[in-house]
Amino acid sequence: MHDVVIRNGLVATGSGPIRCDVAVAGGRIVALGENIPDGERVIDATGLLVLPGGVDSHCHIEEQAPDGSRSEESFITASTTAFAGGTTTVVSFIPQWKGHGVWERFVDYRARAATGMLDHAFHQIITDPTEAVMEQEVPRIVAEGVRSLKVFLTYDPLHLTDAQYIRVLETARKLGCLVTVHCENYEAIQWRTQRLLAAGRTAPQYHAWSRPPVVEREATQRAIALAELVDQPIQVFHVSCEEAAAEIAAAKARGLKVWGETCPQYVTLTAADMARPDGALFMCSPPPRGGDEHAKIWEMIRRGTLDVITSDHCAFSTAAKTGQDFSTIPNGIPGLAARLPLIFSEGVSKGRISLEQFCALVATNPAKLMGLYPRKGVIAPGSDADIVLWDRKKQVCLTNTMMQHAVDNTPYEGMEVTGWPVATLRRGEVVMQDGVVLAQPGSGQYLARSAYDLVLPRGVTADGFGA
Ligand code: DUC
Ligand code: ZN
Ligand code: ZN
Repeated sequence: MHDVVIRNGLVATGSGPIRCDVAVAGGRIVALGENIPDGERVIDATGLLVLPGGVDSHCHIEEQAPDGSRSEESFITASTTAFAGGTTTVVSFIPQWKGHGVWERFVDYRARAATGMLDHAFHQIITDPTEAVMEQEVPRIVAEGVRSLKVFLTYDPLHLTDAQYIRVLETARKLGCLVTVHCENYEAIQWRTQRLLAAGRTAPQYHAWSRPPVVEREATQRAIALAELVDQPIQVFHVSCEEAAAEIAAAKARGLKVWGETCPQYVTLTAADMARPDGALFMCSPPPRGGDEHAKIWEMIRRGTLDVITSDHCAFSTAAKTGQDFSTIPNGIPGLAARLPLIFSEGVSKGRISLEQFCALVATNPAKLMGLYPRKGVIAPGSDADIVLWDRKKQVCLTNTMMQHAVDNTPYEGMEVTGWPVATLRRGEVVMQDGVVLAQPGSGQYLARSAYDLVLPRGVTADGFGA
């Protein structure tokens, strides 16, 4: 007897939508077909789409700082907001504090994440790539299933020099990890920020002026060039503008293993939002650009230059974002719950992308790039039964309350969307029904990742000399 049978829905399988039943047993999908016998629970999905649960491979959750403070979204509240929006798996970030190693942080973060309800994997942020960290500690966490290293080319005190970035690329190549990169030029932003502040331009809107597209394009080009030098696959995070995406397109055309990520904020928000009285609530990095950039990003998505759409969820309360000049306001916006509705509405409902492209962008491709596929990201026999029942016609005006996250704001307040999750199943268990989150704290699983082919180096180095 199956545990769950979902009937009468239109199922988004990897090979197109099919009207069929989905049978679940032991937390996995065991069959897709017609007239599957009843299970213990039968869910009628008449009129609904049956979609893979969202995989959000870029979420900042419960990150600890050396002073003991931590980001406001806990693993429990992150699980609630994720399930409310149809996401079932996240990849979040373990910080490295300068002067410290990574092993202790891994152990601590693993325990924190285990309190939540989401299935989860980790990126390890590298801010201090000493020999001891890269030779002894990073191999230990890789053996425990961490398969991506995240680096920042800007931000105090996180950014790496080119030499340090190359060191991280070299280690990742040796160990079989993906390197994910925040691409903005640190020195250029410092210079422009100092000039803006000296001119009295301190309001949130000048955040965008401090880091125009050229700053992102330059760092993207450099990140790719150095990855090519070392022969190491990379993913460029949160691409906000066509100029940076064009660097990725050129790299792909040369056959490099370079993938691009964008986020809902870069197709829905604009730099003008930061000029509002509550402009700080729209501040993230890279910043939202001019409104004409949205169509260009959609084009880069359609062409396959940008492979995944994540939230870069990084929630701060209004109080934490208020009363400072733009250079000290924390960067980041919440988006875990809003990601799928915004991209479905702006993408599928408005005819910019197909349903298949939507599933690929928000679930299948992130799972593939993170080495989680086919366990995650697809509705197919053998995969985890992470499923969203989706009402493609439902019109919703987004409010902060609906987001069910830890903070008192969403930059998407008041936006109208067409398409909404009515139920979320994680490993076959209904964890959200009509906006009510039902999962038990501590029920999320850690996803230890093993070596995967996608991040194997190409074996192409200058002069054939590889480190
Ligand atoms: N930018 C980042 O790089 N990380 C967190 C949030 C943000 O806006
Ligand atoms: Zn970033
Ligand atoms: Zn981020």
